[in-house]
Amino acid sequence: MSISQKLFHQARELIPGGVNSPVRACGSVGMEPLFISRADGPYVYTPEGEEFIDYVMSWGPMILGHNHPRVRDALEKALHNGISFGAPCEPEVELAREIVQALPGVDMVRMVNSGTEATMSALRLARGYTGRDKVVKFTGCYHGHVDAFLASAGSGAATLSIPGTPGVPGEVVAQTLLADYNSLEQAKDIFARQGKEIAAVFVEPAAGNMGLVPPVPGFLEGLRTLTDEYGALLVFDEVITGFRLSYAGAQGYYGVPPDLTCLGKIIGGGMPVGAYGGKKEIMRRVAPVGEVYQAGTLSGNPLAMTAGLATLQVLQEMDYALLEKKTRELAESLKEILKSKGLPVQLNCLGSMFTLFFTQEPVKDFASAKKSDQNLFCRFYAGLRGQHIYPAPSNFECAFNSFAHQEKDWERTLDAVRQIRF
Ligand code: KE4
Repeated sequence: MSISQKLFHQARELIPGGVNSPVRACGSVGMEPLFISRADGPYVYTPEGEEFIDYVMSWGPMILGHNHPRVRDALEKALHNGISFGAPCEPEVELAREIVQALPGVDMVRMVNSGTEATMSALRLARGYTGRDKVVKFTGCYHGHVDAFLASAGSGAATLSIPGTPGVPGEVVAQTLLADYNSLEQAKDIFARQGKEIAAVFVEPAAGNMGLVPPVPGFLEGLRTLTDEYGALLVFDEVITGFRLSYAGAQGYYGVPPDLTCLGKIIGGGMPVGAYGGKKEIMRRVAPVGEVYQAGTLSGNPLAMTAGLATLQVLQEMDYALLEKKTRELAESLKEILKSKGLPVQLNCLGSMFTLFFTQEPVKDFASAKKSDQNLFCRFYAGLRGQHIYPAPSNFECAFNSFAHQEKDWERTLDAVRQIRF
C-alpha cells in the first residue's frame, strides 16, 4: 500500500470524502487521489518522491510554476514580520494598486479569501447597487459554492432554476435565471421578459468549469450591450482567467470591460486570496464607506498579499504570447496523437489552458461538453497518471500550462499519450 493510499484511508475517517474539496477525490475518474508532499517548477511529488508533470497547477494559481524563487523569497522575508495583523498593511495596498493598474474594468478592489467569497460579495453588491434581485448565469459556469449560483435548469422555460444541491432554499435560486453559455439569444430573451428586475449577469468570460469553453465571437460584446440597455451590471468571473489569459485578464484579452470583476487563484500566488473590484461609483457602496456589508478576518492577510504581489510582479516580465503559442502546439499535438488512434477528439485551447473532449462535435456549451465520452476520458486520465503525468481528474476542468514547463516536459507528455492503449 502506498503512503497516499494509507493517508487517504485515514483521511476518509476524518474529512468528508477524505478531501477538503470534492474534485480532488478523483471520484469522476474512478481512482484514488495522490497525496502531494512537495512541488517545484512544473512538478509535484508524492510522499515517496515520485515526480509527476503537473497540469492541475493547484487549479490555476501556479502560472509561474511551483515554488518560484522570487515568490518564496518574498514570503520567507514577510514571515519574519508576523503572520496576521487584522489591520491595514502595505502589501494589500500594493497588490490593490497592481490589480487596478492591470485590469481595465477595475478602479477599486476589495480583498477576500477565496473566489467564492469574491462572487458572493459581488452578487450582494450588484443587488445592493441596482436595488434589483434577479441574476443571470450560464449553465456549466461555476462561480464558487454560493447558494444563488448552485442552481440547475428547472422544468419549463430554460430560465427556471431549481436548487442544484440540498441545503439551498428554492426561493434563493428562484432569483437565478439560467441560459446556455454562448447563447446571446437566450440572454436577450430573458432580458426581454425580466430585464428591469435583473441586477447582474455573471459570466466566466472564458468558461473553465465545463472543461474549457471559449466565448464565441460577439458573445461577451453582446452581453455588454444587453446589460447597458437594461441597467444591469456585467460581472466577469475572472477567478480562472484573471492574469491567466493575459496580464489584463479576459477583459483585456477580449477588450470588453465589465462593471465588476471577481478574482482569485493567481492573485494569491497559491495563498488563499480572492477579490472583487470594479468602477468606483459601484465599489464605494461597499462598507464601511457604503452600506453593502462585507467583511473578513483574514482579508488582506500580509503573507497572502505578499505572495500575490510577488507573483504579479514576476508576471509583468513574462511573455504570455509565447506561453499561449507553446500551449497551442502541445494541445494540437495531443489532439493529433489521439486522432491517430482513431478516437473522436475536440480540442478547446485558449491562452495557457486547454481541454480535450472525446466527441465528434465541437464543444460550445455544457450540453455539448457532456456528450464527451467519459469512459475514454477515464482511460486517458489513468494512462497519463500511470506514466507520471498529472492532469485534472475531471473532463470538466482545464489543463493549465505554466511558465515553468519546458520543451522536455511537453515532449514527455506527448510520449506518454503515445503509449496509452485505449
Ligand atoms: P474558490 O472558492 O474555489 O477559490 O473559487 C471558486 C471559483 C469561482 N469562479 C470560478 C470561475 C472558479 O473556477 C472557481 C473555482 N474553481 C475550481 C476548479 N475549476 C476550484 C477547484 C475546486 O473546487 O477544488
